[in-house]
Amino acid sequence: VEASIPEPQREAWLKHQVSGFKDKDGFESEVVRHVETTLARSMFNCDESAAYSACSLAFRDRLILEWNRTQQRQTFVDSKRLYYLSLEFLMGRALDNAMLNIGQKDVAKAGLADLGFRIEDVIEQEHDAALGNGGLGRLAACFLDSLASLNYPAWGYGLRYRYGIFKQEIIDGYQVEVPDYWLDFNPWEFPRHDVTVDIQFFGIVRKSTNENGRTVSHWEGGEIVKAVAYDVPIPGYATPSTNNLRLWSSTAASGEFDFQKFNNGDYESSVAEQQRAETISAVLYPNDNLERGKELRLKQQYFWVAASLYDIVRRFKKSKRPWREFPDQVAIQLNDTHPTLAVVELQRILLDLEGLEWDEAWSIVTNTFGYTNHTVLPEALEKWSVPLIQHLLPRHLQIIYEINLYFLQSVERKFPDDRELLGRVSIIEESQPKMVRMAHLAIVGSHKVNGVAELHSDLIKTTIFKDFVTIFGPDKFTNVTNGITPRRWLHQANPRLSELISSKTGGKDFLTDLNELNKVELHVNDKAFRKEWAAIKLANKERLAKHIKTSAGVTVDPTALFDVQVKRIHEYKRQQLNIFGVIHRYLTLKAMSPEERKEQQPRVSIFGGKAAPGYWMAKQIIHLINSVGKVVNNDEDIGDLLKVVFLEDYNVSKAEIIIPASDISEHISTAGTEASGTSNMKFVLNGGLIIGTCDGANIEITREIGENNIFLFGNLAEDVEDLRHAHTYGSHEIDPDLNRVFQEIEKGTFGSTQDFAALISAVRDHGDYYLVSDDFHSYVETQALVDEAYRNQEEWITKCITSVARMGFFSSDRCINEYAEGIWNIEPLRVEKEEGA
Ligand code: 73E
Repeated sequence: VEASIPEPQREAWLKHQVSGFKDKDGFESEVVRHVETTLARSMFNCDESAAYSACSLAFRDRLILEWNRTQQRQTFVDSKRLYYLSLEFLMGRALDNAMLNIGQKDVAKAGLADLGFRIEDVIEQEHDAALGNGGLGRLAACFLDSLASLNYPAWGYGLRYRYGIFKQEIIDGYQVEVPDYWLDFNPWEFPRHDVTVDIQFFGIVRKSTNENGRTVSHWEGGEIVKAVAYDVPIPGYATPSTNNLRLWSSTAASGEFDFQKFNNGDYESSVAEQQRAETISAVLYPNDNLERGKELRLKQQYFWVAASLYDIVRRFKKSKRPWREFPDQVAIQLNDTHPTLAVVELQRILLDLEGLEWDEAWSIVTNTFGYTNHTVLPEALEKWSVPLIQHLLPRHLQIIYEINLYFLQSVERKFPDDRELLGRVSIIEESQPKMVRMAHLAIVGSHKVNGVAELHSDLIKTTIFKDFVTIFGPDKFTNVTNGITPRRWLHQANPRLSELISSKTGGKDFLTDLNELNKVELHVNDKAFRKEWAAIKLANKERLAKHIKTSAGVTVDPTALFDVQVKRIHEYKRQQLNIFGVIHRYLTLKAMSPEERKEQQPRVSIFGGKAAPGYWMAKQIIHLINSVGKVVNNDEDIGDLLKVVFLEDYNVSKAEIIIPASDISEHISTAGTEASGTSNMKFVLNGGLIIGTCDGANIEITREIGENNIFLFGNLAEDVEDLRHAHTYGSHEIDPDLNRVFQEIEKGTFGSTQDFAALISAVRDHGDYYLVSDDFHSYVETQALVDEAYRNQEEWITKCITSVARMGFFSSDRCINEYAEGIWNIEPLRVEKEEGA
């Protein structure tokens, strides 16, 4: 049905077009209107939560017009669009970001004050949108910010989980998971009950022959689940461009709610079917860098991928272009292998539904997709069992086998008689049961494959994807080093530092061109500037100290060295190395005389991060950190010389408080295991230094800021394999200092020795896979260098300022421009601001 208003009536529409508030007065009037009408409350019962709701709605109204205009303009110009497919978007809070990106925070601040509210308290009311686990999900969120800010026509596609990442509580030192129901009130999403897609599962494949004698496949039967679109506007910074994030929610298909049963009084089972359908988008899997092959996860993946592709294809077909132009109009980026079924689904659409020949369809598919790899950890590489796919997606399995057949045939033509090569690169692993290797499928189905930092991109080319470089040549593989958005991670999280920097970068807004930061280096010796710099860091530390007091009940001295490690808890990230180092420090302090102790640098060791609920070792690490804190924090010999804090429920909004307050942060993964890391960039950008291994983006950070401004330690990636081999086959000597730490734990100094036995034996008895002992000495020595450097505050501040000045490279704007040019082939499309708005 044509829903467009005829020409003669359009004038009336244009005359009444809403544009949202224009000034402080308009803002206040909108807030009051929303409180009194949308929320049906009044000045007599408007608490901070109601003020947040009304304020968000006022801002949302402002976004809508530009959002519509952006979409209309993109459709009108019919330019190529990027679609970013990600199972995770770790957005955090939206209100503060919207205020800053559209440049109306001052207006809101003054307006809210007039109405009796402090803007900070109002912002605090918002629940984080936590649809992600860690770095991969947050990267997707930074990318959306940059895509909109750079005026690229781009959409995100994801799942609208009813429950995001769980809330972490610490009870008696242990992690306890609590569900995160975040949708109670969410003004940032627009349900599109008219935008739905029926998604099929199970069923059978029937073959028929068409009039041209070609075999045609029909996927029939099974069950249908309905996907409903929810749209989230993504405002760009300092531009009217407002992009769209479309999240799919699952519900029973209209025909599926069984009215027969309902009328027969079998009410419960008809509701149960509805619930079964809703289960698909109910919960985010809480695993970071781990795949467990659960059927529901595969259902999520197909549900999301099929709905998104249907939507993309529907949009393309409106343009009436021939199919071969699809890759000129559409770029799809696979954020890790989670959306790899999209490759198969597009081939199925073109082949079975649109009637294209295999080769033409396949060339369209491969020219459309790009694949980003985020990890080399074997336990994170996705594999799905063939019987499971056969059951759930019978037609897709056939297509996967066909893709594999043609691929292996082409390999055989190029490398005849290399049967082992065929076995290694096959999309099907010949195990019991057989498995589909999703990374192989993603590589074969894409025109570009990229890693996320230089070392990582080199590693995938020389290790896990080596054979594919031989087959496709090196040009298919490339690097795009990750980046972060300076809008959220500097301007929003650290407004005073952002303001100080902009007072020195002058004319051009450094938030739109982060390379402007280098002008700051000219002021490194400016006394007033340095003084203000130090005052800002202290104020940020005081703010964190307050948070530590209220959330963990520990009093810390804001002038102590704040040492921070916040990220998912994982053995490869080595929080165990950190806490063993803390115990070593504690023992060293205990062995000193009171006079000697006075010479020592006071330090606060701050940890934060969630463990996957089923990751027992990670949970033991959390328990050990809390147990050590309990002893150290109450030891009168130690006092303020050492405090150990575990901050519960680390998330995006907590990161915005923690990161600006750090003096030194820890990025200490076993070399070759952390693909990039992105918090390392956030910490340095906020004037903190890093202690880290030669891993992931630490290496490029060192290249940019200079090796005098970073504390590197530990073995190199190229030596890891040999060291592991030596542990397994040779004798394995544990570092003597580390052994003393182990003995102290085993004495019961930190309570229940049983719980911590596994952490010790992983190092001592089970091959020390993550090289904790090999790196321990170098780690402790380097921490001593950190203490020494910190005592010279003048030099320390010089290092911090110099480092910030050289961080321009790590903007996600640079990163997105590289993708746009090297992989997506898309151009910015600037939308001019609405007159008067
Ligand atoms: O090094 C980080 C990287 O900075 C890497 O571990 C992370 O991605 C970040 C962004 O590139 C990552 N997450 C996952 N794999 N790599 C992952 C895997 C399975 C499920 C959820 C997340």
